[in-house]
Amino acid sequence: MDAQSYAPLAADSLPARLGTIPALRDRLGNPSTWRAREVGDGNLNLVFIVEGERGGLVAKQALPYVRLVGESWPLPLTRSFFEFHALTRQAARDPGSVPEVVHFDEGQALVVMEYLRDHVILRRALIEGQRPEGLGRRLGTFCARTLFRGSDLCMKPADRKADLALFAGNVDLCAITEDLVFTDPYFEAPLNRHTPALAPLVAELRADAALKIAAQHLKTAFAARAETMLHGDLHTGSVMVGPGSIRVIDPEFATYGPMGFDVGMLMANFLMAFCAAPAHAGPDHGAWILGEMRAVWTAFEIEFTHLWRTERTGMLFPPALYEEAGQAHAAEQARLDWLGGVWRDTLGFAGIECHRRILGLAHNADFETIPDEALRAASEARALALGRALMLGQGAIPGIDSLLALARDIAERDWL
Ligand code: SR1
Ligand code: MG
Repeated sequence: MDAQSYAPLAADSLPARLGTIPALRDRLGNPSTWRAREVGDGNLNLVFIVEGERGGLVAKQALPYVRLVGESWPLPLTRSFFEFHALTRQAARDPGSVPEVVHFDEGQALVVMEYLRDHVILRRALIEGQRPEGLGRRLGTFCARTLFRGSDLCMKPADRKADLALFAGNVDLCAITEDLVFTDPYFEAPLNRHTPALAPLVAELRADAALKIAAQHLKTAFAARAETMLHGDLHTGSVMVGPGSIRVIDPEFATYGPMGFDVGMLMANFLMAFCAAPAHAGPDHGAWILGEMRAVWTAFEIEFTHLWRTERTGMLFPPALYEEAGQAHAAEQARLDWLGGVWRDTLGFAGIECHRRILGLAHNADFETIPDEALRAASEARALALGRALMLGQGAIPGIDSLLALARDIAERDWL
């Protein structure tokens, strides 16, 4: 394909346009047998499942605009380049955690990857009451491996700086996060929307000066603390679950930022699934979700600790200063300090993610699929209250058990 002539794929033209690519013919067979269907239900891109005589693949292509909004919001095709580079790094840092990339075409903004047959989006699975085995443990481990191994705790400085420079180019996707996550929820931004019954709560949040200061401190951390390569959009719509398999997808928002951003986004989306659970699979399922949140954080701590002790090969906290100087205990103290910082960041980012998914442009199916508007508003109100408590009360939530107790307490009360 001519790299200069980007054109969006269509299901009927896809076999002819991609059928000359050897890697795809190897995996799918003769292009005359290929059948493509567009299945994208995300906010940004085209996604095709292509099946042929030998197997299936997924073709994900960026559009030059935000799909959710339309051509009035242009968006560079380069997000596909960042997704490809993030996927290759995540595959190396946590093998088996992401779909295998089979083909990348920068000019067509196209990543062709493994088709995760029999998998569903985690958000949908949680709404239906599914309980994927080992979910929290797998995701906590993914966070620890990708976040530790993408940082100056592990990487050689030149490699890490090269990656920092590479992902610094993901300007427009970062701008989406900077606006939609950190700013828009707290004023009447044009694309915002919320369930009407929430109006009094929304007014209260937008009048809360301390909350707006906290939001901008979190934005500062996101924009200025380039600790590691983040997935950048790690919500339950960016995870697929299948029989005995859990995969993380869609890292097109990848950028360097604080570790707690990814962990916080993930925790927030579990918290929102918890708040919505009584309207879907029931409160027992909510209790299971909280248990998986404990598993996320526990697995994160365990794996991070293992990596801290065995792979601290970057420039930060060099073993020469600690273990090799007979002061292993100081390295342990530094590890605990680091984890404490990640925890506090996690709480703050989780809080803001709860707010933006209810007050901003991009909402969650967890709430959107509750048809009874009063019930939806009540569920969302709990998540709003949780979000505020997390953003303002980080110091009063010392660990995962306090967070889960807070979630249970808030869920027992009416906030409207
Ligand atoms: C305009 S894009 C809206 C949201 O969709 C993506 O999944 C990100 O979460 C982004 O904030
Ligand atoms: Mg996405």
